[in-house]
Amino acid sequence: MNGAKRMTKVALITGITGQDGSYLAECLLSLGYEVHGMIRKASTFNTARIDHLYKDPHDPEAKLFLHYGDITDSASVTRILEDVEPDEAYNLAAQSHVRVSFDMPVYTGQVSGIGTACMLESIRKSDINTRFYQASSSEMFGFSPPPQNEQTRFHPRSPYAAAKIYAYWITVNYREAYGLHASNGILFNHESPRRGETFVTRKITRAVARIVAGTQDKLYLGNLKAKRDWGYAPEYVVGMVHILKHNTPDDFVLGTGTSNSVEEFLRFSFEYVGLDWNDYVEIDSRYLRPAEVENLQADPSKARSTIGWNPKVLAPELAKVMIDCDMFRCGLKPPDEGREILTRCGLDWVVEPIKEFTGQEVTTWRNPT
Ligand code: NAP
Ligand code: F7E
Repeated sequence: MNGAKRMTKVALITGITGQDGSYLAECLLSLGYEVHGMIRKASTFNTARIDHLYKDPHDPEAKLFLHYGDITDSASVTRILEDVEPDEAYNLAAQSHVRVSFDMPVYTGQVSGIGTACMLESIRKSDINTRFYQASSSEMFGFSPPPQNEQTRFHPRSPYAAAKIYAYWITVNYREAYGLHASNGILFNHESPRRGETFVTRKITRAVARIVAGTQDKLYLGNLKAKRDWGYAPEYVVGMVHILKHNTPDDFVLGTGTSNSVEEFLRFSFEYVGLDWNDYVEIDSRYLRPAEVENLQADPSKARSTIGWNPKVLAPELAKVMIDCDMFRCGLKPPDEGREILTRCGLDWVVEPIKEFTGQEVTTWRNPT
């Protein structure tokens, strides 16, 4: 059995190569954990977001270990869980793009829904003492009006949301049926300079940088009226750690409690570099969805009062942080308000923006919790 014989906490992250997985790995390493991640075999490298954390496993300093697997392949899930015997398992693996889930509904169900059952069943059968975190989503609320909290009815508007609702309930079921320490974090949208380029915030901040650099003329988007509760991803991974530290397994909404439309995000992003978004944006119906989630805004009061989670970065500041990094990537000098925002919010432990802002690798992080 794990736990008793070890001094160091061990965590397993599925989806470690994604936005959240990479920040969570950084956060856990800075807290002294040994971190293991499941990665998929791809024909090209897919580890760019965690390369700065990796050391050869022969190096006695190595604290991050990677294992090939796939969340839909229960044999590999079981093998990794039995080899690693994690104290904490964070299930972040998903086909996470809502628009793409309409093109690939069955695959999305297998990865983002059934994948969670693979993890839970492997934990149950192997009898290891593991606390389990499921990456649930505000998309599950769908049609239900804001503000949304843990009591709000689920009404999914996409195959992605339907798959996440299965994953949510199978997590609750394993908690109730088998006594597993299994919790759901119901996270509202959270973004960062590491956000995938096809999600709307990053698509906008990347376009702003490229327009300033002169390498892009137009930005094609879909529904500009949709509203989202956008926060800063590194703050959300700290919330995930708090959820598993909580002795009673439970379900928590994490969000800022504010919301903006896509149009508003466009306006303050372009204004940051002195441009008017109306001069650059065109609507392309390919980016509209068969069914849309119009309005998401969290009521995060349970997380605030129970686990003390209180995010500080709101959407207008988030846009500045992301644009600064995207401008650095284009070889431009950004307005540079992002670094000051992160320092003011106590978020200077985040490696990538500091590295991009200062050009220096950060080797010592402050405790992020
Ligand atoms: P992301 O950047 O899309 O990362 C998804 C991760 O899942 C990647 O590491 C990906 O690996 C991995 N993955 C995909 N299919 C897999 C499979 N079959 N087996 C194993 N791994 C697989 O997503 P994110 O933004 O970091 O989000 C993390 C989790 O939180 C996801 O479950 C997402 O649905 C959920 N969530 C996100 C948000 C948000 O706003 N970001 C909000 C609520 C919930 P590759 O690199 O190989 O593709
Ligand atoms: O869309 C609208 C789009 O794709 C946000 C995932 O992390 O958060 C994310 O899902 C809004 C939608 O995120 C474009 O119609 C307009 O209303 O950035 P998004 P999402 O669908 O909210 C949740 C919480 C998750 O769990 C998911 O994993 O923006 N929008 N024009 C557009 N969206 C995209 N992607 N591209 C456009 O051109």
